[in-house]
Amino acid sequence: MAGTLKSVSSKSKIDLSKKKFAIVVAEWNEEITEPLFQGAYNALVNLGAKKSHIIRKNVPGSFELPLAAQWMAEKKEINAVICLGCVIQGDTAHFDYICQGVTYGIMKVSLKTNKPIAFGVLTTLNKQQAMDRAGGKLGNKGEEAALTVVRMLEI
Ligand code: RBF
Repeated sequence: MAGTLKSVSSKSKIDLSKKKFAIVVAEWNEEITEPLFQGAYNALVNLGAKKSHIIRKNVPGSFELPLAAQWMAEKKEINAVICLGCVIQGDTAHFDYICQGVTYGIMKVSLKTNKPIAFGVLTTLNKQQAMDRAGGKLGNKGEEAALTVVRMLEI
């Protein structure tokens, strides 16, 4: 499918059983972020990561993802972080501010800590678009975020 990453059916080129991952999950729109988490978690395990090496941390909303990602990335033992959230456009300008903050924040944390941090945050116009990307007809962006950090570790 255009715009999606390759499948996670094969093992990684590197030994992922020695790598530790943090998955930071926003609780806002949890009916979307839960399937994103499941997609990311299952992808890491399928690629060879140990279940005991995958740490989950919940945050209230997507706006809190960069700080929690930084807390996790600063831990010596963590090799990569996956940020998962879902911001759905409403009637006010909050959508733009949250999306801008979380996007810039996650990029900044990745460059500051020098570790792969995946941006698995859906920014959609409505709930249907989010469901389509959280295990629906357009795949699971949590799974793709997991694959992205694995690719970065391979590099
Ligand atoms: N957080 C999300 O992850 N997704 C949202 O769609 C979302 N919508 C929000 C709408 C409004 C009006 C406000 C004030 C907050 C929203 N948040 C959302 C929460 C935000 O990410 C953050 O947790 C709070 O603003 C507290 O810092």
